[in-house]
Amino acid sequence: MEIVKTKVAIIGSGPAGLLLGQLLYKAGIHHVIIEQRSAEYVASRIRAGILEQVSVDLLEQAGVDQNLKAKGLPHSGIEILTNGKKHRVDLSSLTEGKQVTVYGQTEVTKDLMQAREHAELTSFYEAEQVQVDDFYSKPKVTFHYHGKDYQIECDFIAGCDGYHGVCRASVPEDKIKTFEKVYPFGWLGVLADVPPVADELIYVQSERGFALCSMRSETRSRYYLQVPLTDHVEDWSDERFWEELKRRLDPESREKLVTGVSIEKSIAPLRSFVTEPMRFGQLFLAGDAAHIVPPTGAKGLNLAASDIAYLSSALIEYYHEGSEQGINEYSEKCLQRVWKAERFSWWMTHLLHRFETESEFDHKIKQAELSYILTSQAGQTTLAENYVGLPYEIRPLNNLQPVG
Ligand code: FAS
Ligand code: PHB
Repeated sequence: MEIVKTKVAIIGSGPAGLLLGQLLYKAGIHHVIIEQRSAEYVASRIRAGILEQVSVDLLEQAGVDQNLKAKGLPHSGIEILTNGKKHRVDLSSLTEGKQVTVYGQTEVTKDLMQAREHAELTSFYEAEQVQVDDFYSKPKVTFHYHGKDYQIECDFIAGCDGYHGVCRASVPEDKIKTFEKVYPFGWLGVLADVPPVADELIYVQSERGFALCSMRSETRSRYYLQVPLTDHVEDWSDERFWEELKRRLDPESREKLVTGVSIEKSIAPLRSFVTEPMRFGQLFLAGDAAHIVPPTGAKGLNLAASDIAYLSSALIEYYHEGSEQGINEYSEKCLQRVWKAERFSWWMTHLLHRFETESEFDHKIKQAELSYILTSQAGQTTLAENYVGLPYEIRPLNNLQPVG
């Protein structure tokens, strides 16, 4: 058994784990990452595409914003298409100049992995049988790696291992409560090397169902269609996808749409999910390990970033200032922001998707709500301030010199 001692063991090398690792490294706090998949697999995953301003600021603080600043597309507005008519929501004018940045999660992951490799930090990729134990006393992580058994002895474990990870699953049932809502449809996503149909994102509410026109760059587009949960990706040829997207678009966008061969095509289920609390002794859950949102509000990746803002600040405060205040406040502070993002994501999903079970009255009420939101300054402001991202509530750290 190979024994490795460290301060923080991070389980999972997705955006949450990698970003935490980078922020701890910058603060001189020794840590390791344990990841079950290969580095190639992690770097190849195609998921989110929108970064809140606070997420961009955090990536800048982590020192990994070079590509983001060079290739990210700042967006000051989004379009909402309903009843065949587009309405622009001017995010920046409604939020004192805030904006979002279009920059793929894949790129964020690669930037963080590159920084980690450059700093020669320890990551155990393709770790097997990962287990977390004794996190209410002296935390341990055990796993099998390159033919040897390992045991990590640490002060804290960061459970950044996503929705299907081992960390949340290791918490005793009587110590944890979860809240869940599963939506009766999925998102069929296509990535294609074709120019975007518009300069900004178009969220489509149509009688045939929701659609989203997004992008990764000026030459690569990302499109989504609401599809029944019974659909399989094999049911959707590229041609069928493009024809259905056109049916949901307005005439101008339909005319402008450039179609092409999909380089990625997949169906993701939609769910809302929250774990309470997010801390269990010396084990902290962060990102998808603790919560899931339907992607309609573009909050998944951004919530992972905000959890890491709170957790990195708490751990730096502990090691640099000897204070446990941040650690003790972690769960409550994260959950305040998580639930607001859950509400916004549920609300956007409810407003823009077609629910087969909704009555005609419910449908009319939803149309009236959307019409009010799009024609009222107050309505558009509430959409805008949630979409660009609510502020973090983090105490400034006094002493950044590492101690102990
Ligand atoms: P991740 O799931 O990204 O990373 C967890 C890591 O832990 C993975 O690398 C996994 O291999 C590893 N792991 C799991 N179990 C382990 C174990 N036992 N031991 C060691 N490692 C383990 N969000 C948006 O904002 N917009 C979107 O459009 C969007 N689309 C999405 C599409 C899909 C198909 C999915 C699944 C998610 C999507 N999301 C989207 C949400 C997504 O971006 C997540 O919020 C984001 O990946 C969260 O990052 P992490 O918390 O790091 O979790
Ligand atoms: C994406 O580009 O993948 C994307 C953008 C906005 C969303 C969801 C996904 O709300």
